[in-house]
Amino acid sequence: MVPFRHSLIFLATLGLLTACDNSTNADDTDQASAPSNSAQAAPAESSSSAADTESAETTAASDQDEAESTDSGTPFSVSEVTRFEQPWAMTFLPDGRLLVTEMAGNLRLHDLDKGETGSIEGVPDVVQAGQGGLGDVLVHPQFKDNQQIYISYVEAGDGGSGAAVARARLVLDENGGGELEDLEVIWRQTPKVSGDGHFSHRLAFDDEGKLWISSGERQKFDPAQDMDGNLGKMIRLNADGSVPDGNPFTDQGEVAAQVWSLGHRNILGMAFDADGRLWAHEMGPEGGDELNLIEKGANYGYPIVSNGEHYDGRDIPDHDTRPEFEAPVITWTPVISPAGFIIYDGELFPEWKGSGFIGGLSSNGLVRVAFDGENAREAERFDLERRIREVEQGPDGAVWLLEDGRRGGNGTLLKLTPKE
Ligand SMILES: [Ca+2]
Ligand SMILES: [Ca+2]
Repeated sequence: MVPFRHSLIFLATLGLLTACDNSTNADDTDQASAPSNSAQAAPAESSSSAADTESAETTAASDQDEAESTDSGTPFSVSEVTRFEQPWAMTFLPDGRLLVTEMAGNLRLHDLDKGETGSIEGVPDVVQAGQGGLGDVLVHPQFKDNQQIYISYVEAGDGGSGAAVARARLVLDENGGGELEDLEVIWRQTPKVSGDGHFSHRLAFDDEGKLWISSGERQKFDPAQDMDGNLGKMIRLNADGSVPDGNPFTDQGEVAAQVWSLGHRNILGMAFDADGRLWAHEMGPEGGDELNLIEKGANYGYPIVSNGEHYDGRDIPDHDTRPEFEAPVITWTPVISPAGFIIYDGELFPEWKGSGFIGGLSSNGLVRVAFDGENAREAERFDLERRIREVEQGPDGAVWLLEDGRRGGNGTLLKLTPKE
């Protein structure tokens, strides 16, 4: 019996590895199958045991079949507003209209009052491949005065492809659309490399008007530790793309001068809390998703340490073996596949003020994070039975989500409001 059992385990392991490899290449889910509904309902602390994972994978299908309606047991109602084609990110304009990026390179303007979607012309040619395409969209903090918006996207060039960030003036027309004028590329990933994963290219402004860009390691591992390039880094720039005073590595060269922190893998969400701290989540490899507090000059250790392992089964030493690297404040195994992130400060859900909300791709829902200064913990998890790609807070305090448009997702725009 023993050899037979061993070969079964071996085959099962092979199957798992194959599945993981496929998902790595296919999507920035980048991780194995979703945890089960029962795992999601369990407290965060207990959801990482091996037993939970295994039962999760065997029961996931039947759980899905018997799932209750989407908003049962949640403190909010979910309404489907409209759909987009492979949406990636969104942001609200001061007038309440919504800018949405679609990966193929379309920038959409959705009027929530009229229920109509228009197009913004003038987006540069984007390379849509794998996880790449048109990425994030953001308005300048003084948008009302300067009409500046920022987009990130993937471009081709010597060596392969890489993310770029451009700013432009958004000129709106009378017909629910508009165009980008005076577009200027202000930042690029260096170097461009082969492959189509881990661009990250999330954007955020802080209270001082500095522009923050997450730059993924492009599934190339070591560049996250290489200060001759800006892959696997958190970038801090002036709004015009120049290097601001106060960055930690200005003595190490032109590219290093952009860098605020290093050793990152694939950051698809970042947000500032009310005290100005920057929090960013990142997808781990096989296991080990992270929420990090971003500190000036810190090294987050990838690919030298991770609480996950390589997809081919090779070990990556855990964070606690190398205390010189900054450890995550939260780590998730089984993974949630985090994408999109807000820290809520609205009025519509008063009990959520100060909470973080992280979208989940493989985890099919929304994770609420409670903060206590420099500490954080998973407080709650809402199963939405959809891969959540993006999270945003609306002007009236509603929470808005974009469902992923791939792997069976419908690209639906969802609005969460308190239950009556
Ligand atoms: Ca957004
Ligand atoms: Ca590890």
